[in-house]
Order: sequence, then structure tokens, then C-alpha cells
Amino acid sequence: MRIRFGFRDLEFPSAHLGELRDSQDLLGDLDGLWQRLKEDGYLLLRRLIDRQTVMTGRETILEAMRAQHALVPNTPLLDGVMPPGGKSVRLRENQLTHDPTIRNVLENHALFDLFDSLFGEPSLTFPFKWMRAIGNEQYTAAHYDFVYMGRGSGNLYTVWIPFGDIPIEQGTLAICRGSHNLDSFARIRDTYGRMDVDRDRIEGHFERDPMDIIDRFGGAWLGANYSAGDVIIFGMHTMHASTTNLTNRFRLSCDVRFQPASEPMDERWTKLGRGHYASVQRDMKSAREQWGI
Ligand SMILES: O=C(O)CCC(=O)C(=O)O
Repeated sequence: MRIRFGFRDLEFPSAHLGELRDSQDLLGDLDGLWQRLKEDGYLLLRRLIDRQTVMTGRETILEAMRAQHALVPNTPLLDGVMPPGGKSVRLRENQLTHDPTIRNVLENHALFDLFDSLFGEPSLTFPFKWMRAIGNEQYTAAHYDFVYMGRGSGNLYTVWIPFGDIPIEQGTLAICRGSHNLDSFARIRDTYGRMDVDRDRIEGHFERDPMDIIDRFGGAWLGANYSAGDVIIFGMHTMHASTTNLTNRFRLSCDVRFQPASEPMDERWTKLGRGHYASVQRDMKSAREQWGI
């Protein structure tokens, strides 16, 4: 299948963009899960959350989008059809993510059960959640999450949750395997990977052309078609991006964070946190030139 990643057209699966490995068979095997996370930098867990719960949440999001006149009238609500050339819609995140039908997904017991057992202690999730409705031709550039939320626990994990069945051509989460542990990425981890977008007033995205990263530093990009109920978990120094949405349907997803409850939290994302607060004064291109990457 032809898909787009950044602005390059590629075949999926192929040598350029391989397939993410499912670790669902390791559920219940804590050592196995940690080993896999250490090795791959991510855990794709298919069918972790009840499918119907996710589809109910999808309906709530799309009803809110219909009320914002973001959808094409007289099209099936659950298809989430956008007007021609539709761009990403700003969702009223804090209202939506507190809706019980959405909270049932984002704070699902399966996620707490998983993280409580992985950490061997109670976990917490950030009250702030990043809900996305991604439009046509849009995608997320490659980055580490550390630069946005690295002030608290060193055991912080992102969970990316698709709201529905999302094929790769609709824009799904892709992982750069090796970016968290290969020596060839060490300089990136030690420079860009230590930034804080607010403290350093620097752009957060590392690269708009994800394929350029593996051409220059090695590793491998991996992607997938996702179904409602699947999740992917990764750490703060796993480079990731999304494929480009080539369809006329919004890509709906949310990314949430989990950490041990006993560890400090990045104060920007607590209940009363102010989120990001600084304006960008340093562009990534010149910073990378300075770092020699
Ligand atoms: O959903 C996306 O496009 C990007 C998600 C992301 O960057 C994340 O989950 O950290």
C-alpha cells in the first residue's frame, strides 16, 4: 500500500517503514514486558481496551465536532468526514477529556492495571490529555516527548490511543526503533534530548522529514494499522512521529501519560498546571547545527 510519511510517499510495509511488533501475548509477564520495552523502546498492545468503550468515546468526540460545524453535514457521524482540504480541528480538550465516555477510555482500568503492575506500585495519569483531530495532509513531525514533559518522574510513559479503527494512511503513530538505545542516537539524546521547550525556548520537533533521521543515524521506522482498543506505549526518549493523513476523515486519537504516583510530576501538567508558557526563540535547524547533528 502507498502511504505518506512526512512528505515522502512510501510503500507500507517495506524496508523504509516496517511493522510494529505486537506485545499483547506478553500481558501478565512483567519481565517479558519490561524486556520488550527496553529492547524495542515501545509496547504495542492490541485489544488492551474494550472496543465498544472506545467506539462510544469516538461518538462523543464526533458529536462535539459536529456541534463545532467541523464535519460535512449529512455524512455518517462515525466516519468523521471533513470538508475538502480539512485541517486539524482544535478540540475543547479539557471539556472533552472530562466527559465520562472519554474518561472511560483514557483512564481505563486496563491502563491502570498495566502500569500499577509494571511499576510495582500505584500509578497516576496526568490530568492534562492531548486530544487530536488531525486533518488532511497533516502529520506530526519526529520528536522525543521529554522536551515537552521531562521535569518530573524519570519513569514517565506516553500511551497513544486511537479513537476508532485507524488505518496507516489516515495518520497513525510511528516509532523510530533504536532511537532510545542505539549509540548512533547518543548525541541526539544528549543534546536535543535534554531540552525543555519552555526553559530553553526552543522548538520541540526535531525533524519534519522522519526518513532523514534513519538515513543519517540508523534505526528503523515502524508503523501500523490500528484498531479501536489498541494502544502503544513508549518512553520519553523514543523518537516518534505520525504518518500523514491522506483521507477525507479526521484522525482521532489522544495521548496520555502514566508514571508512578509516588514520584514527582512535571508541574506544567498537574491539575492546576499552566501547560507550556514560553514562546519559541530558538529554531531547531540552528540548534542542530550547533550540536553538530
Ligand atoms: O498523535 C500524534 O499525531 C502525535 C502523538 C505524539 O506525539 C505523542 O503521543 O507523543
